[in-house]
Amino acid sequence: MPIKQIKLHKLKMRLNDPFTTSFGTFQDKEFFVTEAVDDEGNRGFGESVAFTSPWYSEETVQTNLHVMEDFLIKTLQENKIEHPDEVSELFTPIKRNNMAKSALEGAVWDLYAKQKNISLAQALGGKKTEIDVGISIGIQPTVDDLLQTIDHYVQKGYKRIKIKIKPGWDIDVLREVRNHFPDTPIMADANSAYTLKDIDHLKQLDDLNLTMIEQPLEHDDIVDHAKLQAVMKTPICLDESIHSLSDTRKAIQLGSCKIINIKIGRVGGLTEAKRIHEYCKDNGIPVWCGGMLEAGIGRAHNIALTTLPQFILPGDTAGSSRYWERDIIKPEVVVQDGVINVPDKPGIGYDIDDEALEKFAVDVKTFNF
Ligand code: OSB
Ligand code: MG
Repeated sequence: MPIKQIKLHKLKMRLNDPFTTSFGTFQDKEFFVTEAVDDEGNRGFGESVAFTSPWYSEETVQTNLHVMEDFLIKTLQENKIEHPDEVSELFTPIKRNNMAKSALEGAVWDLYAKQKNISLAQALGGKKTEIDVGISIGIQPTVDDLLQTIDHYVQKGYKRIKIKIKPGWDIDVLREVRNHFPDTPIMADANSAYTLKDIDHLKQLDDLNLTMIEQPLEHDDIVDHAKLQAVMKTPICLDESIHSLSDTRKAIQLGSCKIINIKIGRVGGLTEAKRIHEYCKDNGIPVWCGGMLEAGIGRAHNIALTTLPQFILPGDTAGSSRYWERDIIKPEVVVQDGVINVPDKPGIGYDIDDEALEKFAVDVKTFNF
């Protein structure tokens, strides 16, 4: 497939509201939009989910730039490809840096789908025409704020509410939430805030009928999670610990989790995400698509991936207006009654708002092939 140029747009956007997890608060977001261009005027887009600080994983916006311009883009310039599945193979000699890899691979996937005149969902083999979505709610100043925020999103029809927890903001808060919302599917995400010393504390979650507890223990662990899952009824879902199909297989064989959160950026791109999906499908493990506070291009990729059949649980793909006053795609992502209609136009299925791309850009770098 012909590629004549790659562009890296570095954007700076501000979230409507601060978002707080156990490891820190996000409000300003700096990230790369990747663009792959061909001779016919097709433009494929990807988005890096790395943050400015290495709190969620070791990658940052700055490491993305180094790895993309000094290694990954060179690899693409030196090798012709027929299909986007070949990109992850070409990138294999470069260890980890999955968000940088995924950002470029994503632009190539979108370009490929546009060249073939099919939707990205179709290019991936997805069949769903609508997807169910939930919402992730950050740590709030008070329990009342949390209850009000949950009520707002339950009213809007979101299919599952995820609540961020940390020591001091966990069991009691979730108990209140459960009392107010007895029938709402609720889950909690700890972003690695606990250790096995908290085993008795965490076991109290079993009384709250949670859909799952996401990443309670260390970001790089699958052994302790297996010990915890053995004594907990609540299903454990792994997020931070899963970077590949190989990690997925080991976690499932060890019994470290019963559910996998697939984030395209964390696993190095759509091809690896498809492989993990396939493995989980064959082994009866439900998966769902996580979010990284993406702008519209990243969300569009998440939507396309979620059309695959084993994405049986609602993802964290909330609508654009939840995050941004103005998104970088047109139309923006709209959630109605907890559902997103999957676009069927070629590629990611949303137009790029070039004016917005320019407005939010702080730097653009161009690489010719
Ligand atoms: O753990 O899923 C996570 C946001 C930033 C970093 C990590 C996570 C999150 C979210 C928000 O939960 C997901 C979203 O709404 O995009
Ligand atoms: Mg998470």
